[in-house]
Amino acid sequence: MKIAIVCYPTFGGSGVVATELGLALAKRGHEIHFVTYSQPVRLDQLSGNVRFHEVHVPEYPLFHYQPYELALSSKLVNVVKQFKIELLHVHYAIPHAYAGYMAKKMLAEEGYKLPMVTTLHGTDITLVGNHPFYKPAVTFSINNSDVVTSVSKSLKEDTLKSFKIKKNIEVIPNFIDCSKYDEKEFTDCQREMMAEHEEKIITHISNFRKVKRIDDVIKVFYEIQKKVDAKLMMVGEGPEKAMAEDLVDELNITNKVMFLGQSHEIDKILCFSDLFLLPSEKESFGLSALEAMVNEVAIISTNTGGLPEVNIHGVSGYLSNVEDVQDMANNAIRILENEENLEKFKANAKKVAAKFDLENVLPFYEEIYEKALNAA
Ligand code: GMT
Repeated sequence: MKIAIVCYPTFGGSGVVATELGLALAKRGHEIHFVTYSQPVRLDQLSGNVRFHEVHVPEYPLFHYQPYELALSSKLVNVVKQFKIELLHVHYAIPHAYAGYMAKKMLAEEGYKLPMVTTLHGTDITLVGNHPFYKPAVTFSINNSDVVTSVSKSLKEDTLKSFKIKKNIEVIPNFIDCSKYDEKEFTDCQREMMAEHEEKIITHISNFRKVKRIDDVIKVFYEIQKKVDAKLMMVGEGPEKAMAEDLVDELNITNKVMFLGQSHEIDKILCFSDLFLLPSEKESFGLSALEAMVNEVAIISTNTGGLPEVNIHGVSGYLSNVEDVQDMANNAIRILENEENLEKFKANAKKVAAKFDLENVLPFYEEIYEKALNAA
């Protein structure tokens, strides 16, 4: 199948899922065309059947806001015609589903059929998409997609609660390619460079937005380090980073917290991590937690959104209410205090992650592509 994938090219989960999905589909013989404003960060293997088409938005002084969706929909029309694309898969509703719908309509005028699959990822529904300024457009573009998928049961429920949806929403969970981790021997797992032998390594990875409750990451760690020798690795960049650095200084734990910035080598950091903290206010799935789990890292998270579908309470880690810093800290200490307990949680985390193996999830996407082709 010739498939165009529209996504955000950034480190965010939706872009990562879209890119990994495209690469996996390409390995199965499909021809994949990524259409977005820059090369997706995880897209490192352009080849004959993986192409990238950059959307350019020319600056024009009259426009206070440059019209990205106009440029994207025009680019889609051109790519679809040039490469005889059979199906469009857009990740994140805003503005991708909207631009995709316009492309579909423009192409229909010229006799082309372009079935569109829209995958909802989280904040496009629970946060930004819910804003009254966007809601009518988001509702319209979901209802006018040929097939709609969401990355968790929880996100499906949130979508049905918040929007007037006439379409069936199929749940296809996010995935991880477990084979990469079976094959990989982390000979370069440089734990000793990061912490002393007896210190536990705790990690947080995100885009440091408000929704991630970065202050709670620091506060939970502050409680943990009172009882267990530990270091905290803060991975990522975003608006809450400066606040986090200030809080670390204020709590006088500067020598125990490392801010590593944005990293292309997440697995190298996770390979020496013991525990992953994800105290988010909202989280439709928690791909970063799944990436930690496949690396045998135990999870301390909130019980919001889709997190209970990924982090199994008492098995791969523990779940707490949003804001309950003390409960998260107690749970973390419970895991870390006892070496045997820690090893059990780490091994369990990997076992739970295996349920989300690419091999199990990919066929669902191929199935819905067939469905979309028949529906259009
Ligand atoms: O987590 C973020 O803020 C990034 C965001 C995105 O859209 O890139 O992530 C969302 O999609 C991911 C992939 O499906 C999910 O794993 C994240 O849970 C979800 N984020 C939120 O719901 C806050």
